Amino acid sequence: MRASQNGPHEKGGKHISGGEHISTYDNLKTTVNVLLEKALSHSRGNPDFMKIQFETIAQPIKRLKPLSIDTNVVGSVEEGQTAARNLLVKAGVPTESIEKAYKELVEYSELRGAILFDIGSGLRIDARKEKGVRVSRMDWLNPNFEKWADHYKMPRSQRVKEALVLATKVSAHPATVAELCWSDDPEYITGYVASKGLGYQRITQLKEYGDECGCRIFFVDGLSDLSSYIDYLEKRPIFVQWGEEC
Ligand code: WAQ
Ligand code: MG
Repeated sequence: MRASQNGPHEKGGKHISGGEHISTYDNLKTTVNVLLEKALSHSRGNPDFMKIQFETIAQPIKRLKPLSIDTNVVGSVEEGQTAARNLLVKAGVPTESIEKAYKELVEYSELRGAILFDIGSGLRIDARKEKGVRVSRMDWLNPNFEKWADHYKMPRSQRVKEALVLATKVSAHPATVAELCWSDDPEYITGYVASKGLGYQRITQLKEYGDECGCRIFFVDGLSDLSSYIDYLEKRPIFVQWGEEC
Protein backbone atom coordinates (compact mmCIF):
# COMPACT_ATOMS: atom_id res chain seq x y z
CA MET A 1 0.00 0.00 0.00
CA ARG A 2 1.09 3.54 -0.64
CA ALA A 3 -0.87 6.69 0.10
CA SER A 4 -0.18 10.34 -0.64
CA GLN A 5 -1.71 13.80 -0.46
CA ASN A 6 -2.17 16.33 -3.27
CA GLY A 7 -2.09 13.60 -5.89
CA PRO A 8 -0.03 10.46 -6.44
CA HIS A 9 3.64 10.32 -5.46
CA GLU A 10 4.77 10.34 -9.10
CA LYS A 11 2.90 13.63 -9.65
CA GLY A 12 4.55 15.33 -6.70
CA GLY A 13 2.08 14.31 -3.97
CA LYS A 14 3.26 14.28 -0.35
CA HIS A 15 4.01 10.80 0.97
CA ILE A 16 1.62 9.91 3.79
CA SER A 17 1.98 6.20 4.45
CA GLY A 18 3.14 2.87 3.06
CA GLY A 19 2.83 -0.70 4.22
CA GLU A 20 3.31 -4.32 3.28
CA HIS A 21 2.07 -7.66 4.58
CA ILE A 22 2.04 -11.34 3.74
CA SER A 23 -1.42 -12.89 3.94
CA THR A 24 -3.25 -16.11 3.20
CA TYR A 25 -5.99 -15.82 0.58
CA ASP A 26 -8.68 -16.26 3.23
CA ASN A 27 -7.26 -13.44 5.31
CA LEU A 28 -6.89 -10.92 2.46
CA LYS A 29 -9.92 -8.81 3.42
CA THR A 30 -8.63 -8.31 6.95
CA THR A 31 -5.11 -7.59 5.73
CA VAL A 32 -6.17 -5.03 3.14
CA ASN A 33 -8.29 -3.41 5.84
CA VAL A 34 -5.27 -3.11 8.15
CA LEU A 35 -3.43 -1.25 5.39
CA LEU A 36 -6.44 0.98 4.70
CA GLU A 37 -6.73 1.87 8.38
CA LYS A 38 -3.01 2.62 8.58
CA ALA A 39 -3.21 5.20 5.82
CA LEU A 40 -6.63 6.72 6.55
CA SER A 41 -5.78 7.80 10.10
CA HIS A 42 -2.23 9.06 9.71
CA SER A 43 -0.44 11.83 11.58
CA ARG A 44 1.17 13.08 8.32
CA GLY A 45 -2.29 14.00 7.04
CA ASN A 46 -5.26 12.61 5.13
CA PRO A 47 -4.40 10.94 1.82
CA ASP A 48 -6.27 11.74 -1.41
CA PHE A 49 -4.48 8.99 -3.33
CA MET A 50 -3.94 5.37 -2.34
CA LYS A 51 -2.84 2.28 -4.19
CA ILE A 52 -3.18 -1.22 -2.75
CA GLN A 53 -1.72 -4.06 -4.74
CA PHE A 54 -1.68 -7.77 -4.00
CA GLU A 55 0.07 -10.58 -5.79
CA THR A 56 0.73 -14.28 -5.33
CA ILE A 57 3.99 -15.33 -3.75
CA ALA A 58 5.28 -18.33 -5.65
CA GLN A 59 8.68 -18.63 -3.96
CA PRO A 60 9.13 -20.45 -0.63
CA ILE A 61 9.10 -18.09 2.36
CA LYS A 62 12.39 -17.89 4.24
CA ARG A 63 12.19 -17.76 8.03
CA LEU A 64 14.48 -15.47 10.01
CA LYS A 65 14.94 -14.99 13.75
CA PRO A 66 14.40 -11.38 14.82
CA LEU A 67 17.56 -9.36 15.46
CA SER A 68 18.44 -8.96 19.13
CA ILE A 69 17.04 -5.75 20.64
CA ASP A 70 18.51 -3.03 22.86
CA THR A 71 17.28 0.43 23.80
CA ASN A 72 19.69 3.36 24.14
CA VAL A 73 18.04 6.04 26.26
CA VAL A 74 19.18 9.56 25.34
CA GLY A 75 18.21 13.02 26.57
CA SER A 76 18.30 15.05 23.35
CA VAL A 77 18.46 14.85 19.55
CA GLU A 78 22.18 15.71 19.66
CA GLU A 79 22.90 12.90 22.09
CA GLY A 80 20.80 10.52 19.99
CA GLN A 81 22.50 11.46 16.73
CA THR A 82 25.92 11.03 18.33
CA ALA A 83 24.89 7.59 19.60
CA ALA A 84 23.67 6.70 16.08
CA ARG A 85 26.95 7.75 14.47
CA ASN A 86 28.96 5.80 17.05
CA LEU A 87 26.90 2.68 16.44
CA LEU A 88 27.30 3.04 12.65
CA VAL A 89 31.07 3.32 13.06
CA LYS A 90 31.03 0.26 15.32
CA ALA A 91 29.12 -1.63 12.62
CA GLY A 92 31.87 -0.79 10.11
CA VAL A 93 30.64 2.35 8.33
CA PRO A 94 33.47 4.87 7.76
CA THR A 95 32.86 8.34 9.23
CA GLU A 96 33.13 10.02 5.79
CA SER A 97 30.38 7.76 4.44
CA ILE A 98 28.12 8.72 7.32
CA GLU A 99 28.63 12.44 6.60
CA LYS A 100 27.98 11.98 2.88
CA ALA A 101 24.88 9.89 3.50
CA TYR A 102 23.44 12.59 5.78
CA LYS A 103 23.88 15.10 2.92
CA GLU A 104 21.76 12.85 0.63
CA LEU A 105 19.05 12.93 3.27
CA VAL A 106 18.77 16.69 3.16
CA GLU A 107 18.41 16.52 -0.63
CA TYR A 108 15.64 13.88 -0.51
CA SER A 109 13.62 14.59 2.60
CA GLU A 110 10.37 13.31 1.06
CA LEU A 111 11.40 9.72 0.46
CA ARG A 112 8.91 6.84 0.61
CA GLY A 113 11.60 4.15 0.44
CA ALA A 114 15.22 3.73 1.47
CA ILE A 115 18.49 5.15 0.17
CA LEU A 116 21.17 2.56 -0.70
CA PHE A 117 24.57 3.95 0.14
CA ASP A 118 27.83 2.26 -0.90
CA ILE A 119 30.55 2.70 1.73
CA GLY A 120 33.30 1.82 -0.76
CA SER A 121 32.58 4.62 -3.23
CA GLY A 122 30.85 6.94 -0.73
CA LEU A 123 27.95 7.30 -3.18
CA ARG A 124 24.22 6.72 -3.22
CA ILE A 125 23.77 3.83 -5.65
CA ASP A 126 20.04 3.15 -6.06
CA ALA A 127 19.18 5.87 -8.61
CA ARG A 128 15.57 5.86 -7.35
CA LYS A 129 15.55 9.56 -6.38
CA GLU A 130 12.58 10.49 -4.14
CA LYS A 131 11.08 7.03 -4.52
CA GLY A 132 13.94 5.11 -2.91
CA VAL A 133 13.78 1.34 -2.59
CA ARG A 134 10.80 -0.10 -0.75
CA VAL A 135 11.42 -3.39 1.05
CA SER A 136 8.44 -5.70 0.71
CA ARG A 137 7.18 -9.29 1.07
CA MET A 138 7.93 -9.60 4.78
CA ASP A 139 5.83 -10.11 7.88
CA TRP A 140 5.65 -11.52 11.42
CA LEU A 141 2.55 -13.32 12.64
CA ASN A 142 0.98 -11.34 15.48
CA PRO A 143 0.69 -14.16 18.07
CA ASN A 144 4.41 -14.92 17.76
CA PHE A 145 5.32 -11.21 17.75
CA GLU A 146 3.25 -10.66 20.90
CA LYS A 147 5.04 -13.49 22.70
CA TRP A 148 8.34 -11.89 21.71
CA ALA A 149 7.16 -8.43 22.86
CA ASP A 150 5.98 -9.73 26.24
CA HIS A 151 9.23 -11.60 26.76
CA TYR A 152 11.38 -8.52 26.06
CA LYS A 153 8.95 -6.14 27.84
CA MET A 154 8.42 -4.21 24.63
CA PRO A 155 5.11 -2.61 23.67
CA ARG A 156 2.95 -4.77 21.38
CA SER A 157 3.30 -2.04 18.79
CA GLN A 158 2.79 -2.63 15.07
CA ARG A 159 5.38 0.06 14.43
CA VAL A 160 8.07 -1.80 16.39
CA LYS A 161 7.03 -5.02 14.66
CA GLU A 162 7.25 -3.53 11.17
CA ALA A 163 10.60 -1.87 11.85
CA LEU A 164 12.15 -5.00 13.34
CA VAL A 165 10.87 -7.15 10.46
CA LEU A 166 12.39 -4.76 7.94
CA ALA A 167 15.70 -4.46 9.81
CA THR A 168 15.92 -8.25 10.19
CA LYS A 169 15.32 -8.80 6.47
CA VAL A 170 17.73 -6.08 5.35
CA SER A 171 20.55 -7.02 7.72
CA ALA A 172 20.31 -10.71 6.74
CA HIS A 173 21.74 -9.91 3.30
CA PRO A 174 25.55 -10.35 3.27
CA ALA A 175 26.12 -6.99 1.50
CA THR A 176 24.31 -4.95 4.18
CA VAL A 177 26.71 -3.35 6.66
CA ALA A 178 24.19 -1.33 8.69
CA GLU A 179 20.87 0.51 8.60
CA LEU A 180 19.96 3.91 10.01
CA CYS A 181 16.30 4.84 10.47
CA TRP A 182 13.90 7.24 12.07
CA SER A 183 10.25 7.86 11.28
CA ASP A 184 8.77 10.58 9.09
CA ASP A 185 5.70 10.64 11.40
CA PRO A 186 5.81 13.92 13.35
CA GLU A 187 4.97 12.38 16.74
CA TYR A 188 7.44 9.49 16.63
CA ILE A 189 11.02 10.36 17.59
CA THR A 190 12.57 6.97 18.43
CA GLY A 191 14.76 5.50 15.70
CA TYR A 192 17.44 2.84 15.40
CA VAL A 193 20.70 1.59 13.99
CA ALA A 194 20.73 -2.08 13.00
CA SER A 195 23.35 -4.54 11.83
CA LYS A 196 24.07 -8.28 11.99
CA GLY A 197 26.57 -7.82 14.82
CA LEU A 198 24.89 -5.04 16.83
CA GLY A 199 21.32 -6.24 16.40
CA TYR A 200 18.47 -3.72 16.53
CA GLN A 201 19.70 -0.75 18.57
CA ARG A 202 16.82 1.57 19.40
CA ILE A 203 17.70 5.20 20.19
CA THR A 204 14.96 7.05 22.04
CA GLN A 205 15.36 10.42 20.30
CA LEU A 206 16.74 11.03 16.81
CA LYS A 207 14.66 14.08 15.86
CA GLU A 208 12.47 16.80 17.39
CA TYR A 209 8.72 16.36 17.91
CA GLY A 210 6.78 17.77 14.95
CA ASP A 211 9.56 17.10 12.43
CA GLU A 212 8.20 15.32 9.33
CA CYS A 213 11.59 14.43 7.87
CA GLY A 214 12.32 10.73 8.20
CA CYS A 215 15.37 8.66 7.33
CA ARG A 216 16.11 5.20 6.03
CA ILE A 217 19.60 4.43 4.76
CA PHE A 218 21.04 0.99 4.01
CA PHE A 219 24.85 1.08 4.07
CA VAL A 220 26.20 -1.61 1.75
CA ASP A 221 29.65 -2.93 0.92
CA GLY A 222 31.08 -5.27 -1.69
CA LEU A 223 27.88 -5.38 -3.71
CA SER A 224 28.63 -7.25 -6.94
CA ASP A 225 25.13 -7.03 -8.35
CA LEU A 226 22.90 -4.07 -7.45
CA SER A 227 19.82 -5.39 -9.22
CA SER A 228 19.92 -8.72 -7.37
CA TYR A 229 20.26 -6.82 -4.05
CA ILE A 230 17.22 -4.71 -4.90
CA ASP A 231 15.39 -7.85 -6.01
CA TYR A 232 16.14 -9.41 -2.60
CA LEU A 233 14.75 -6.33 -0.80
CA GLU A 234 11.64 -5.98 -2.94
CA LYS A 235 10.76 -9.57 -3.78
CA ARG A 236 12.30 -12.22 -1.53
CA PRO A 237 9.59 -13.39 0.89
CA ILE A 238 10.59 -13.42 4.56
CA PHE A 239 8.78 -14.37 7.74
CA VAL A 240 10.23 -13.38 11.09
CA GLN A 241 9.72 -16.05 13.71
CA TRP A 242 10.87 -16.16 17.31
CA GLY A 243 11.50 -18.90 19.85
CA GLU A 244 10.57 -22.56 19.79
CA GLU A 245 8.28 -22.15 16.81
CA CYS A 246 11.25 -21.17 14.68
N1 WAQ B 1 11.10 -0.08 2.65
C1 WAQ B 1 11.99 0.94 2.52
N2 WAQ B 1 11.88 2.10 3.16
C2 WAQ B 1 10.83 2.27 3.98
C3 WAQ B 1 9.86 1.25 4.18
C4 WAQ B 1 10.02 0.03 3.46
N3 WAQ B 1 9.17 -0.96 3.57
N4 WAQ B 1 8.94 1.71 5.05
C5 WAQ B 1 9.33 2.96 5.37
N5 WAQ B 1 10.46 3.31 4.72
C6 WAQ B 1 11.20 4.59 4.79
C7 WAQ B 1 10.42 5.72 4.17
O1 WAQ B 1 11.31 6.60 3.52
C8 WAQ B 1 9.80 6.40 5.35
O2 WAQ B 1 9.65 7.77 5.13
C9 WAQ B 1 10.83 6.14 6.45
O3 WAQ B 1 11.42 4.89 6.13
C10 WAQ B 1 10.24 6.07 7.82
O4 WAQ B 1 9.19 5.11 7.81
O5 WAQ B 1 10.36 2.14 18.48
O6 WAQ B 1 8.08 4.29 12.00
O7 WAQ B 1 7.38 3.74 8.80
O8 WAQ B 1 11.67 0.53 17.79
O9 WAQ B 1 7.63 6.21 9.45
C11 WAQ B 1 11.58 2.99 14.12
C12 WAQ B 1 11.63 2.79 15.61
C13 WAQ B 1 10.31 3.59 13.60
C14 WAQ B 1 10.59 1.84 16.11
C15 WAQ B 1 10.43 3.78 12.13
O10 WAQ B 1 9.37 4.50 10.14
C16 WAQ B 1 10.89 1.46 17.57
C17 WAQ B 1 9.17 4.20 11.44
P1 WAQ B 1 8.27 4.93 9.07
MG1 MG C 1 6.03 7.03 8.32
